[in-house]
Parts: sequence; C-alpha cells; structure tokens
Amino acid sequence: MGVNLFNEYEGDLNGTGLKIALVVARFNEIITSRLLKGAEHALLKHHVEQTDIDVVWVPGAFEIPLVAQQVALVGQFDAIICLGAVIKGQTPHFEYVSAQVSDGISTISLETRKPIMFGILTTNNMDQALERSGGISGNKGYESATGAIQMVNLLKKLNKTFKD
Ligand code: INI
Repeated sequence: MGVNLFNEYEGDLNGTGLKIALVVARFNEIITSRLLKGAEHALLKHHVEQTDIDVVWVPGAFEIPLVAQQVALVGQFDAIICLGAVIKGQTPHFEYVSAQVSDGISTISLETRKPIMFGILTTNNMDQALERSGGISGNKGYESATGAIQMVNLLKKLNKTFKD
C-alpha cells in the first residue's frame, strides 16, 4: 500500500437533507422519461427525500438553461439536474440546440455557483439515446444525479476546508 502524500478531496454520495430540482425536456420524452426515472432512482437510493425532489418540465432542450437559471436563483435547491435528449437525425439545427444547452448550462453553473448537471444526451440516433438512458451504456440521468450529490458535498467540504 502506497503512502498518500497529498490532501485529496472528493464529495461523498450521501444525499441526506439535500434539495434537488430536475429540469426536464418534453421533446423526445420517450428518452427523457427514462433519464428522469434513472435520476430519481439514484437520488432516492442515496437518501434524498422524495418530498425534496422537484421536477420542472420545459418544451425542449433549448429552453433548459433559462429555466434552470430561474430555479437556481430561487435559492432553495442545492443542485439542479438538467435532462434532455438531442438526437442528430431529427433536426438540421442539432448543433445549435446542443451548443445552446451545453454553453447555457455551464454559464449558469458558474454564475450561480451551484452544481447544474449536464444530463443531456446528444446522440446520432434514437438507438444510441436508448442505450444511454437505461440500456447497455448506462443511464445518463442516474449518473447526473450521483454527480449532483457528489458535487454538492465536494463544494461544502471545500468551503469548510478553505474558509479563512
Ligand atoms: N429539442 C430537444 O430537446 N431535442 C431535439 O432533438 C430537438 N430537435 O430535434 O429539434 C429539440 N428541438 C426543440 C428545441 O429544443 C426547442 O424546444 C424549440 O426549438 C423551441 O424553442
């Protein structure tokens, strides 16, 4: 066993007491409902209370950043999980929708200093989206939810460790 020379920091997976909002796109609901199921499963498994989980539906992935920002600014949530599915074959403006949602989510996360998770699938076709929403390649919703819990706990830990 090696000697650990560094101070290392990582958020744990204990969701006790956390309040989480999910912003979910209706577009491609067949996929986003699977992502939502995965996210809810992960949150409950890691001890987030059902009554501390709020779900907000928006028309499509393009609308996610504005609504996630509004939800973040309300201030009562520890993290926001954004769920959507942008599928290439379906739209000539795939690049615009996926760029808007990824830029928007990272911007509001930095501006509001809250974990805003990118649970958005951007795939070439429906099969790939199915694979990544509870099929052979896991569930992006589940991963985003465990990531949210870890990020909240990591930021708390860093704040406590490095406060003046
Ligand atoms: N929205 C999605 O969430 N996924 C898509 O694949 C998609 N396609 O294919 O167009 C999509 N379009 C709708 C978009 O997000 C907006 O809701 C719409 O343009 C109105 O602003």
